[in-house]
Amino acid sequence: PAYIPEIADAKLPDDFLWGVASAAFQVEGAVNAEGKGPSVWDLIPHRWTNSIMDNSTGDVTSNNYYYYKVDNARLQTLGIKAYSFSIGWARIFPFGSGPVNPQGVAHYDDLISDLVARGIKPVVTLFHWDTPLALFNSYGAWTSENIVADYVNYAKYVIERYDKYVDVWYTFNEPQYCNWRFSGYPFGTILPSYNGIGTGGVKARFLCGHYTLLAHAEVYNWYHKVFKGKKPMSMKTSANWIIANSSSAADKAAVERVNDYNMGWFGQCWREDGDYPASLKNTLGDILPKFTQVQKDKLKGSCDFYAIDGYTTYYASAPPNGIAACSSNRSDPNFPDCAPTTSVSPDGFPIGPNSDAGATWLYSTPTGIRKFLNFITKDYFPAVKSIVVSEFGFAEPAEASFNTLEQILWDLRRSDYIQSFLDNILAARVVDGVNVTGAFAWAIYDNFEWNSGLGTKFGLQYVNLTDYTRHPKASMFQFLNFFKQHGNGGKEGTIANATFS
Ligand code: PNW
Repeated sequence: PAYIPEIADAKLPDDFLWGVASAAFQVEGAVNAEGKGPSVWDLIPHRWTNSIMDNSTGDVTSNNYYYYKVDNARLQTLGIKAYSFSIGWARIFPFGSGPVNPQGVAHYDDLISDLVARGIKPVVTLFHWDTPLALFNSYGAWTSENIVADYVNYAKYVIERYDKYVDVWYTFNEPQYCNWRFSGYPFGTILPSYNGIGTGGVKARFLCGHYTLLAHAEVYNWYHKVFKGKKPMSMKTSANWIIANSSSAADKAAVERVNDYNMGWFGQCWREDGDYPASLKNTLGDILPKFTQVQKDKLKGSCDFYAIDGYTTYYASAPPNGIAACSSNRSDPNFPDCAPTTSVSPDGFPIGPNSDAGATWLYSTPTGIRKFLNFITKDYFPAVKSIVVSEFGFAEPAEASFNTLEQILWDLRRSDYIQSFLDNILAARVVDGVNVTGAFAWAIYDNFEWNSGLGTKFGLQYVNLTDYTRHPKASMFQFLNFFKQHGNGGKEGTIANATFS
């Protein structure tokens, strides 16, 4: 159903890149197989009591490590153009640095060549939060500058091996989560190497962001200048469309602060000075590390396109005690962005239909993504010439809430989300003139949703966790039919004629 009349007959160009997404730790399982080293995410569910909502682990999850050929064959059958996935650092370098694990390498050789053989374009993220545990033990991982050399060493190995076959590179997934998802939280509690970071979480978070940026810039400059790679490279950004809670100047300033602390923090690629935004420098003072001029010059322009993981929309308002008082008080609960956000609109209604309990942050706000794409490319980062929606998606309730497989597969709330988001992404392109060049739905199938565990279901396919069969949901066909309708592949289909599993 096209709610936007101008897009009814719109056609996408052949090079519009679309597909489904995953991440190594969330789908692979096989956590101790074939020479893999432990990552921080292997440890968290086992050692940090009650850290995972349903006490599940990622030990097996969707079993993609062993089922990747089945998974790729399904993508091919469904006519999906590209697959966005990540590589597990600790599979290639079990200790983060040092010796290479040939079995881990052989696995990704096979995964990638199988995708290519099936005509599915690999879109590869080098790091999606599964930091090798050894790097915590030796130097505190992302709180130490040592991580830069180790990440660069890993990234070069992977890029040199696979660049020929890969269509798009992402150095990092959502460095905005440099707090707990990269690292385990609270710092120092489960990972002793964090002890001794005086200002606690906030300081560790901005150190982590800093070394992430330096590592990204090194890899980007090496890739294009030394290695002479030609594929587009960027990093994935987690940010959402933010609306002021009122027309007051203080609430409008709160919107700017949220944008600065999400997109701006990692926006050196697109700013003239290649530095942090002024709002961060002013509030964070000595918590925020400083770049040298050489580093700023390397960071500036170090992305070939913008990649936004835009799931929802929020309202932002000034904190109760005002932005100035909050910004100067490091123990204020709203420090440092000093701009609380909410999914409740000023008139008291929720901003959209909400997601499952495992993703309480996620409300369906399709018109938000259209405004956001316009805002990023025209207002916030005018240097951006093309933009990809590198993730969008919606969680439905856990299977325990359903009686039958049919009910699980009939995921109408997600179908509506997928259709409405795609309509609005297309409208941004053909009506508003935003150069959106791709869209990826999260997720290929149900998987381990970090601290929400296996019970939070983001998949466009269902995975039976007993026999590991996969089953396309209604939302998968909604997704495919969109691309079929708009002239860019995608098989027509319904649950009824999906006989394979
Ligand atoms: C992404 N938000 O994280 C991640 O890249 C995935 O690994 C994850 O499974 C997926 O989204 C679903 O959560 C996000 O609060 C987490 O706006 C939170 C937000 C956005 C993305």
